[in-house]
Amino acid sequence: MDPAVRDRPLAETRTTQPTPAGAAAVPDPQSGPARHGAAPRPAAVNDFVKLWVDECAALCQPDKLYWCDGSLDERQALFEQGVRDGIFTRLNQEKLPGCFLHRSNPNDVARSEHLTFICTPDQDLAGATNNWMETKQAHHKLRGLFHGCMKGRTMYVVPFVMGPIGCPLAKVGVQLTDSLYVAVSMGLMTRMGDVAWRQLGADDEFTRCLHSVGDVNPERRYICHFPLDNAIWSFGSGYGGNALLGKKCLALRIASFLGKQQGWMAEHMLLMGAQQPNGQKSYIAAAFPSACGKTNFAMLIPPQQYRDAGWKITTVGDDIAWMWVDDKTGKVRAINPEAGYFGVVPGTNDETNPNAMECMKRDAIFTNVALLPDGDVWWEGKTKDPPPEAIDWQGQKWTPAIARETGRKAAHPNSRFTAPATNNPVLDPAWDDPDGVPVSAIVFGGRRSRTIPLVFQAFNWVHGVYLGATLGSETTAAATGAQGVVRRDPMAMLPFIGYNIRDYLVHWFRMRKRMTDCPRIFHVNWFRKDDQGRFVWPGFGENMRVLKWIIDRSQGKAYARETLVGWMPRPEDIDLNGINVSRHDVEAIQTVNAEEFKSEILSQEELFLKLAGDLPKEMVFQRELLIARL
Ligand code: OXD
Ligand code: MN
Repeated sequence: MDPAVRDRPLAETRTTQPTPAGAAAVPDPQSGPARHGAAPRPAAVNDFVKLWVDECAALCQPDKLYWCDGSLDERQALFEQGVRDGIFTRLNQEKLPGCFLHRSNPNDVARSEHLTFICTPDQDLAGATNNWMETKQAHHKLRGLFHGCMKGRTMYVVPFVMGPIGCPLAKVGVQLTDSLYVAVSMGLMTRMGDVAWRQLGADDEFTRCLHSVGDVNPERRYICHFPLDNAIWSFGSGYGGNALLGKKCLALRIASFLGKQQGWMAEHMLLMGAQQPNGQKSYIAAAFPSACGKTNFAMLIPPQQYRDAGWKITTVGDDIAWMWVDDKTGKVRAINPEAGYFGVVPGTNDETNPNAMECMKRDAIFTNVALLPDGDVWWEGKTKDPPPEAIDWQGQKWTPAIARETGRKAAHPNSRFTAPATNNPVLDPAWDDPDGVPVSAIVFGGRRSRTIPLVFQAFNWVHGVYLGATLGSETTAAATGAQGVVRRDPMAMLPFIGYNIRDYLVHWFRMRKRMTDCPRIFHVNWFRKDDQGRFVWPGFGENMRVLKWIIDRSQGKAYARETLVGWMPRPEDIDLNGINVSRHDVEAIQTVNAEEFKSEILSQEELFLKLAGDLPKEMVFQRELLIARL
């Protein structure tokens, strides 16, 4: 076994209590050298940042401060340090140049929604679907945890920008963290380093992100958001969504709140470009709940005959979109605020997502995958046949026989790759454009084995918002609890709306008033099954056929018939050339059964009851209209 793996329980996963409040001296931020060599405070840091970093250092009492500059030399040095500390294992550099493996604490492998809070003076600001903590109480609780928590550790100062540099919507954040893994990952996922000081200038407007892995104890784990203060305090977890604070915490929860105040939208959506044979380009934003293939869709490879004809799909982003209405044209534009991917690996392979496989061939971090004897990595679904032996995500010997006997997985079901967007062979040329891209269509989708058709278009914006708000998806084996149960996940944003869901839905309805022409809204379901329980639609690259109808519709070119749920293609409107799906099959998965839709409406009650008394009137009217059509 790699000695670095065997000896790894250092600060990132330590299980001791944080040192109680003490009177340790605050390190002089200018004094170096830190463990990684001198990392003095850059001259460009403004007084607002200095003051706040000093306050946080006084609270957390780190031994050293390290100001990240975002250079490649620095990344290299941090990886080297991480290998020495046992935080990273260097992988086979011939097969995977620049790639490293990280193993997290086994109690810290996913986002902790039940430990995630919106902290405001009044519960109504957080609304019925968020965990809420009163601001002062949250400060008190978290201050106690942060007090002295970085003794013996380095505090990394990680400045970053979410969004293309120069974009009016781009936001600066500064994350203070005692996790080297987080500091390096932020360098892949955001525009990290000195560029952020330049973007910030003398301004006080930056998101204050304080993070400590603490003692990685779920009993002392809190992911707290203070939207009114533009601040995030995260304690006790090193897992991506809890700890890379630019992503879910800033770019969705805090940003959705800022968007509501400033008239734009932060959404849990991929952004893709689709170029037609005549050169015309459309951009599509799509929201699917987790485990519905968002990254796969964002990197879709069209079927051969589409490629031959000149179709090209490109990725702007795979997880988050910020959208606004352009003043001059009245049309929606969007950016991807991130600069990298943090994707789930199990099930990803050269067939399901060759572009994602390409993204992780160099300069990537793998978290909680299995390690092969030659320093390569493996996860369930990577290859048809499992390797004869591996070291599993917890550092234990693993063989297919052990897996059969114990059911133990080699890779954790939520194991991930982190890679820069620039690794993506189909990265859209405008992915970094400060003007963003125009959005022609918004697609909502869920995993539904029955009832919901393959594709349909909303009658109009208000109806589309209702479709998004009532989005449902079936639970899978990847999550604990009963399988196949439909859970409502409005706009796939349920865990990410940083304020009251009532106001969030009103904001969606009102955004229409700013638009002269709005993106067309669609609903897709790749997962409908036949009476024998088989998936009818092949999915993956073949989704291009549905996408083509969506694009044609948003350009006013394709036929659709009116049904009780929306505008729908006839089977002959979807191109089936070259696949083993008949018109009859399409007819079957497009069927709208009025009785099933009555149950669907009843199952939406769960959401409506939660919002009781708080439901925007448009939601009530849309439900009434649907009932009237049945
Ligand atoms: C993610 C998520 O990691 O949605 O992107 O959980
Ligand atoms: Mn996501």
